Amino acid sequence: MTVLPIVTAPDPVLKKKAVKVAAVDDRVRQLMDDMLETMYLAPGIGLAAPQIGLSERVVVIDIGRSEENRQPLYLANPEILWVSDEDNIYEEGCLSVPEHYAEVTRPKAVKVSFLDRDNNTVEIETDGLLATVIQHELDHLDGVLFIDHLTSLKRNMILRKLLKQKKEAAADK
Ligand code: GNR
Ligand code: NI
Repeated sequence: MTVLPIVTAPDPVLKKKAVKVAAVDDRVRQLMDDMLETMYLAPGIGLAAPQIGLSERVVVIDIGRSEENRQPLYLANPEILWVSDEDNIYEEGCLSVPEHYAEVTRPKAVKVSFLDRDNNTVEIETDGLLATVIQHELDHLDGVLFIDHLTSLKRNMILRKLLKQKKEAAADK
């Protein structure tokens, strides 16, 4: 497995709509495994392919609390089939928006279908943190970041800071 560099905002690949994979074949399985290793190292609880610069509809998630309790989820071409009327508010972060956190309101529960690591179609209905992370990752596949759910004032403040950090890092080289 390989750890891949994570793309941070602002970057055009994070704004693009990702394309579906034809099927979960050996190439996509390898990608899923590399993404999972990258996510564990970061560390994060979800990662979408655009975050490693690849505009394809592939996601990995693991909300397990420790290394002993790993429960990886592999999702290709995920689709939301249903969302609850009831909302939930979570403090979200994103590996592509480092060191910024904000409360985001989303549906509390979702039903999704996707292709798993064996290319089988799976449906799950879930709520709580997993439902939030699934929606956060599906947003990435459509070029949407959690900061896009904030006011433009808050979003622009965060984007300006991230851009400044990038420019300073580039000048340091
Ligand atoms: O690691 C992550 N934590 C997190 C916390 C609350 C809501 C969503 C997330 S996903 C994030 C990793 C990430 O950037 N996935 O795209
Ligand atoms: Ni994210």
